[in-house]
Amino acid sequence: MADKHPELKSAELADASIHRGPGGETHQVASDDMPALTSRQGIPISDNQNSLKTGRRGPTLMEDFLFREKIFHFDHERIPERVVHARGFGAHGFFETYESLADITAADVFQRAGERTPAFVRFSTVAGNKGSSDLARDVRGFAVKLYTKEGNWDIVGNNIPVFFIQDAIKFPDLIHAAKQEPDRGFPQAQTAHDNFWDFISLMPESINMALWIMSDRTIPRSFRFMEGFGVHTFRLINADGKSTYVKFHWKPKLGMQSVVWNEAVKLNGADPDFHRRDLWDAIQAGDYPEWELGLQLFDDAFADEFEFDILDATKIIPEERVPIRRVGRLVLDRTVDNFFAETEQVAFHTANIVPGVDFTNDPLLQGRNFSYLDTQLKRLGTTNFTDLPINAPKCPFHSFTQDGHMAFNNPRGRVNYEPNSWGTGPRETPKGFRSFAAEDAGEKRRARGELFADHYSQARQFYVSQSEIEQTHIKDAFVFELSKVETPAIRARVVSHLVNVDKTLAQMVADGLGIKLPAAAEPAREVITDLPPSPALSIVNNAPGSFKGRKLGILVSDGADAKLLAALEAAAAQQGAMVELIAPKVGGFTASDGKQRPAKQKVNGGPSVLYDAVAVLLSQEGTLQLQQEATARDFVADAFAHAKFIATTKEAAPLLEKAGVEPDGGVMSLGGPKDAERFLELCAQLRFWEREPKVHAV
Ligand code: HDD
Repeated sequence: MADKHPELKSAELADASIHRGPGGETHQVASDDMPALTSRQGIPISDNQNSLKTGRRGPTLMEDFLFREKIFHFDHERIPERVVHARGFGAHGFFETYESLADITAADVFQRAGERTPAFVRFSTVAGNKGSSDLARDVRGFAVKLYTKEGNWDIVGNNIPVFFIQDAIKFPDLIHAAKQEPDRGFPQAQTAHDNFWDFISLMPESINMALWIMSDRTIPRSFRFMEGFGVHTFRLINADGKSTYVKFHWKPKLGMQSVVWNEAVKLNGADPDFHRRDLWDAIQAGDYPEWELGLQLFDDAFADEFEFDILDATKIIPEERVPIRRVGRLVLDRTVDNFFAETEQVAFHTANIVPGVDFTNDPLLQGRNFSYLDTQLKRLGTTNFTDLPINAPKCPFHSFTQDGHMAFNNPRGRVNYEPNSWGTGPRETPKGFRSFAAEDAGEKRRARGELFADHYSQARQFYVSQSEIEQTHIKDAFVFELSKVETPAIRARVVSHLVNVDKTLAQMVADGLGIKLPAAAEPAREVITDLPPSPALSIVNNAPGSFKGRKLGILVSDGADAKLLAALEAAAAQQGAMVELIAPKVGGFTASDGKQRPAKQKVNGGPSVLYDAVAVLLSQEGTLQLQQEATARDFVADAFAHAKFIATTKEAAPLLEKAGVEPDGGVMSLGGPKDAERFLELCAQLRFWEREPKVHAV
């Protein structure tokens, strides 16, 4: 067995004895408590600095098997990135069942109240490559693997409950159009280009999703503050074989929250790993993110009376029509040990379901059930990827599959088929998976259900369910994206669909683009229904009213008021929020009590986009110095432009003035430590939205 690499026990540098080689190179030689470096064959290595040569200055020898092994392995380190959802971040945790659901499903995971099932979750962006930025405007993947006692169950979902297309046969077209254009290889991780909007405008079934992706849902504040959805209608089957339709929802305990677009643009530069770091930091700090699993359960009678087809993945069932029953919680409490082994090699598959769960005929789901297994083979290179620790079930498993590349989990003995006479098993079991005996018959056709053709009613419902602030964001996002589209006819075609969604929205987008309002696109189905708003669809109207899990950034300098600082830190801790200090030098600053404190960020590396609210605690000298520093002026100017709450001291006020900040209800002057709690209470509103219309004139 290969030893794990020794872990550094503290932030202290490892104290290995250092020797200099003849060329001046550094040799760190193993001591008694440190293992020797070896090749992959276990051969101890004496020199990891020099390749084998003829003479000191001669050519490198082919004979150097240690060099060859090292470079050979390095050359093959990368595996193909996922064709979609390439950029992701995973964490371990558990799912806890609240109550037995035995009346609805035989799924083992739902049988016993309080039972915990190990889980692994991978969040992702869809379109960007592995090295793209976290704050791309994009759908987020929300893939959950539950290692149940009756096998692995994957809910491979997104943070948006609807999808672009209704039939999986369109998936390659959708993804080709969304990803970088094939001739030029850009833009990546962006939908703001001609090919994407060309496709959308020619596929009216995607218009509902277009409204969702232009909303703030596609620029989440972090993975911790977003919802997840299984999207399709699935079935739950109980022990008597009775089927109940189900839609899966993940509801974040911290509430939903998004950033604003200008902030996302800047975050991509300031910290392209903003979402990864956020999840990593929260889990490392013991602030474990949590989601509740919600089920929308319904029967055939509802499916028949519902005005849309429950097999159509471009439609939701509003929570107000079928309430969500919360049946358990998902807690992420452990970061990965090795990114490649876990986050990169994890393989999710919609067809990984367990007894008690089943599919429906949703044509998108049916196609996905082919795609995932197929893509894993390409990406992980062998059918045996299921034996990797991250993918293997945690319950006993016995199958007669065998051999293949990298078969390292090999059964013993003579029996590799069944039935057999050897009496050792494994054998079929009456508890095994059984498909629900749905009756399906019909002509063989390339067609879809008639109700699939209403492309606009739910898009309108989504729009009218938003707060005014969010409606403005949707309009702004359309204008931004279509302004990047170079072909005027494509811009107009998109707007022609918006006319069917909401005339005012279409008019505002047309105005924003500086074009005339086009005629409405011809709907595939004449009837467009005015559905009642679904209040659950707004993020802003459902704000949690809490600063818990958020981050306060405090700009400090030498002489910063120590009492005020302590009061802000205490008030933030009381709310369950984190604090980061930003100073002119990362080594630290001396507060007014004469004590030296380290900073987390130097001012040009800690812009205010990294924080949910900011406080400026500068001494008079600090203010004089930072008034001259562009990044300090940006710190407050951006916080102001992004509608954040800002606390300031009298001494720091000139910096705000120089940055063009005009004090309003979201800017609080701290008179003394007693004001800290009041400021944090203000922060619980998350943003001072009233300011937004005043800072955006275009
Ligand atoms: Fe997919 C990955 C979610 C439609 C084909 N998909 C992938 C991942 C998520 C989703 C979260 C990343 C899993 C991970 O973290 O490893 N996909 C969705 C949702 C969809 C959807 C919610 C619609 C409701 N996908 C979809 C269709 C197809 C695919 C219609 C093909 C017919 N998806 C794939 C894939 C990927 C994938 C090519 C790429 C990497 C992987 O599977 O493992 O098979």
